[in-house]
Amino acid sequence: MKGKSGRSIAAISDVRAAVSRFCDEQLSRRLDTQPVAEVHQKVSACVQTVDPAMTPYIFGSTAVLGVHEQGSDVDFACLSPTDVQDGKGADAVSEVAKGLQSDFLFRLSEVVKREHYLWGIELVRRTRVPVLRVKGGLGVDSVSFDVTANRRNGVRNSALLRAYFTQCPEARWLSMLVKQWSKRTGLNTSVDGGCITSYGWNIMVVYYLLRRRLVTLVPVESCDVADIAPMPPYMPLETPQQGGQALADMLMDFVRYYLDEFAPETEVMSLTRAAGETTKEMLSWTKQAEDMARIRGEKIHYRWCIEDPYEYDLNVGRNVTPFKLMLLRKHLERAQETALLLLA
Ligand code: UPU
Ligand code: MG
Repeated sequence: MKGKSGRSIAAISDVRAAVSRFCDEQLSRRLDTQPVAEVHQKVSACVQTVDPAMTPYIFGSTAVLGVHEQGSDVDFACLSPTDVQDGKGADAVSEVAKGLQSDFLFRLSEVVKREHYLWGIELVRRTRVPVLRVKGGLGVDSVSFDVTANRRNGVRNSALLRAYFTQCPEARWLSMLVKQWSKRTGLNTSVDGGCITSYGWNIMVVYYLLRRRLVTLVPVESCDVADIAPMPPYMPLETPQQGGQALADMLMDFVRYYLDEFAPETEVMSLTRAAGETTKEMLSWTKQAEDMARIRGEKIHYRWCIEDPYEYDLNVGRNVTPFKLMLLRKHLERAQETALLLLA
């Protein structure tokens, strides 16, 4: 079949069959969050030794999707009682604050080393967010996790995405399909040369859902850490309705939206204002700003703009260079023929 622009488009019956195979395959795996609860306990014990006032909160994919996909890492933010009480507060960005966060993570790394001497540990201080990266255990019992300190934004943005994904039964499936595709195409930063994080892809999914009015706007201020549980409840996934028809339609429409409707020259994917209302102009994400802006020496691009809902003036799509944008378009065109490679 040919689309408006003359490109080949996969037949929707094939897409539905492939989508339904994908879902069955996911559902045949373990998706409950018990393994995460076990890591949470181990990390809590170590945190307790370093500072009994600090509580490790789980965020990232476990919180966003409400399931644990085997092999995906777990994210922890260790928060103080003040961080939690002031659960809508902005995260500190000063070098002093980052230094204090690193100190805590260093002390935590010493305890983790002592308690779990086989786990691999790396403290990454020089990034925008200091993080302790841990690879623990071997084989089926292996766990990898990232720990940050005194940062609420990850907890809040995960709760925000979760609040969207629970509004529409197909949303979590779409997120999982898009994540898998972004990794296979090399567009996901978890792959060498990738340019958009899974977090960025999730914002893109939500922005698409908002644009299509499949979900309603969740005010970003409504996410308050004081109301969020340290361990997010498990939300079992269900087989999509009508043999995956609605999901198949949504998947193809997602690709069409980003290929033919979204206007990267002017528009910003944003969850802060009503969908479609945020422009590059408004945020001063212009060519001139691009020529000036650097984060730790790295150039910031404003070619594919995804506004972070909680960070000030941060483009989650900043690593999309003009060349990567061209690749993104090529992969989207190919996704239209192959239903995100499900038919490739
Ligand atoms: O908020 C962000 N902004 C980003 O640019 C990237 C990630 N995140 C949050 O971390 C978001 O909530 C996402 O679901 C979660 C997990 O991302 P992941 O698995 O890449 O792990 C991150 C790790 C390596 O980049 O450092 C997080 O554990 C941590 N990180 C943050 O907590 C990184 C950037 C950041 N916040 O802003
Ligand atoms: Mg992580």
